[in-house]
Amino acid sequence: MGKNVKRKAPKIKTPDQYKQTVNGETITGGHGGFARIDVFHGKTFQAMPRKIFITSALPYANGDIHLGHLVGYIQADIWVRFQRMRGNSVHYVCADDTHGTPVMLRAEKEGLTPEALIARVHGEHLRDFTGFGIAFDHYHTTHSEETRRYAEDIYAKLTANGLIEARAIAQFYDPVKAMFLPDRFIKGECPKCGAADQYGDNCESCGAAYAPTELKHPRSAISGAIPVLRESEHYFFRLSDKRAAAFLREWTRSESRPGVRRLPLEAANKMREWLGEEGEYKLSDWDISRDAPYFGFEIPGAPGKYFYVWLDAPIGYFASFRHLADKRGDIPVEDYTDAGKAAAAGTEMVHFIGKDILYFHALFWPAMLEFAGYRTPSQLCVNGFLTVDGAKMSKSRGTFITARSWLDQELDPEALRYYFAGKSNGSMEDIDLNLDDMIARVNADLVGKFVNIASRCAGFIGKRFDGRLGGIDAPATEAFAAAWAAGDIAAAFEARDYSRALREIMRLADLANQYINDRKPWELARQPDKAAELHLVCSTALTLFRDLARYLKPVLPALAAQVETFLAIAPFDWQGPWQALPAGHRIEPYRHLAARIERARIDALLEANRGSLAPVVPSPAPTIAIDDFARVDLRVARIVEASHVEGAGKLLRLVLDIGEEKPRQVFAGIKSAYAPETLAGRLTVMVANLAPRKMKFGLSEGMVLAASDPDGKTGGIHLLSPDIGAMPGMKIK
Ligand code: B3M
Ligand code: ZN
Repeated sequence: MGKNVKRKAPKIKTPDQYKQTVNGETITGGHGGFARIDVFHGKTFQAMPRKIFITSALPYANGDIHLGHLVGYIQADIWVRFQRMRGNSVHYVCADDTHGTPVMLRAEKEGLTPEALIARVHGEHLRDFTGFGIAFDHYHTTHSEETRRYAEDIYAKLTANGLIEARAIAQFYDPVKAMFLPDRFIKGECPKCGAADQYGDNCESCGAAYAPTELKHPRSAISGAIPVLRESEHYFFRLSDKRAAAFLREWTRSESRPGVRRLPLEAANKMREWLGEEGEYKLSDWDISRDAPYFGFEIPGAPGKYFYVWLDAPIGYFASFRHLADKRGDIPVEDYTDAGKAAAAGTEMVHFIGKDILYFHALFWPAMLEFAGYRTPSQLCVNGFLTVDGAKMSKSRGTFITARSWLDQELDPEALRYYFAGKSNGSMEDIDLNLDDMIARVNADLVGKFVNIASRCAGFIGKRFDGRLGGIDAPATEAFAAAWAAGDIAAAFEARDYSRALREIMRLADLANQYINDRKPWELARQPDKAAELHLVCSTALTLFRDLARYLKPVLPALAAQVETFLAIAPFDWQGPWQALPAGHRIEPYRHLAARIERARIDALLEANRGSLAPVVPSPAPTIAIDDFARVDLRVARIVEASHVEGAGKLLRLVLDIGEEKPRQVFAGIKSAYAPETLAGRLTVMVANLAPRKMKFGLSEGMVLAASDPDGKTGGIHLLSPDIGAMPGMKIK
């Protein structure tokens, strides 16, 4: 490769302000401008390091982290690591999103308090993120004093600003559960197409959106009861106010720095749709309160009213940062959160989110912040959804893959990081995880190209030269020096166009492998008089290998760390040193750096997920005659009482009304799936003519019916509930 290119340390200017043009965009440094950009399109710069507060979306505390989540978290983590390598000051935080009805109900179902459930899930989430190298500075919870304080402060300021209004509204209420029902907990027939079993807000069959009151034959998805309309006072954030309209119109189209839009263009266009064109503003007021019972924070001065989960969820970003700052003691939090101080300090707040929650982050959250005197987001980095093998993740196909199962199968998490990076171009486009393609890409690029450089050369350095490097063949490094000088890889990472960065890195890897193929160290090793050349070629190849590892480090932090250990160098960053390792530098003995992925491991992964999520269908029992069936007396039963049974791990004591003089007592093995306090009032089905059974806890006078997997462990246990209108004692036939 080309002439002798000396790698000179970049000339560092120290401009307070500077302008540079990159890909046609003029970017001004200075207030939060780029950090030490060594060489950018031929120009050398250094400006003050950027100060960036970065967040990822807060996962709900009622479900496992799955590969669909990981797309956004991996994209965020790569950008965080890249910014840190550039010398920027970065604080990266996240938290569990813990409030609201789903979490409350899941806790009930598991017989736990919400606090106990969210504590367990917090540990599971953090363990899974850590397993994939997602390096948060702090992972918090929205059920925290910091969240409460910020929520109360923002609410008080919005109230003082005349942007909170109390209004009575009618909502569906579940008389059995004695609670108002969120839209997703009301089921019925679609008012548009008649499809059965649709949610209260939109039809999955015809896509229609509607109010729950429009559903036909609505029923509570929790108790099965027919919901009743009931009035209640709610608190609204007045987004219809013309101040909010004016602010959002401008904000959604604004730039936080010259050349850096707050929203991706496609998202900004979506916002225009949602906001409506000039003169026909569409945003309505946002209901930010929910009635007890509700797991969350009570609204000050409004007993029995709670902040809606989405009010305090984004506030969890501030809460997590505040907790980190209080722990660290050296972070000026207000320089990142207070509007005036953030502008003066030139700090940035960047949110990484999925496109399904764009509405909250591009409209509600900035308006909350603006009218409460807090800084608004500098940038929303929005990722698309994940499909697997071209289809939505599916439990029956086993492609609803949890993060935990990937780690349990001992698949390399960095294989997924590499694959997702290779599919990420900074847009909101969906990403498809084609499993065969992933195997091919990882094996070809990481093992076949990158690691292969070291595995073909390190042995000679170890065996023939006592592990010490020699001089390097400078012309061979020309393309690498040019790539560094051009800064295109840095610009690609900055733009979150990781697929472009990896293409450029793999092009360099091809050049390094071509160099080895041309110089054939394995033939030089057979010619005693070629020892010096062998030393030069292998030392050069390992220097190129080092530079490739540096470029790959944001994506593959663990592999890069192994390379730093193998080459016995300090953790490298983007500044340098780029100069070759000095002759005589001793490297460690080469150890296997990456293994190929085999399809069998992926099949085991799919099996593991299929088994844990889809029901195992047992073979049908032997055929019976209709008379045999008629002998079983099945009745509708109302559970009037449910309680734990002292000393019985699996049983609950149920008292059942089947329309007889005296209620029946039944001991049911459903404790693993139901908290007794959630059962009173529910309708179920019981076998009424079973011979009573004397048990050590008392007489069991029948049996309730529930669906479950044969082992009653994997798919859970599901009590049967008759349809609406059934009454205790009715015969089932
Ligand atoms: N928990 C929805 C989700 O898990 C919601 C995100 C909150 S980010 C403030 O995607
Ligand atoms: Zn429909």
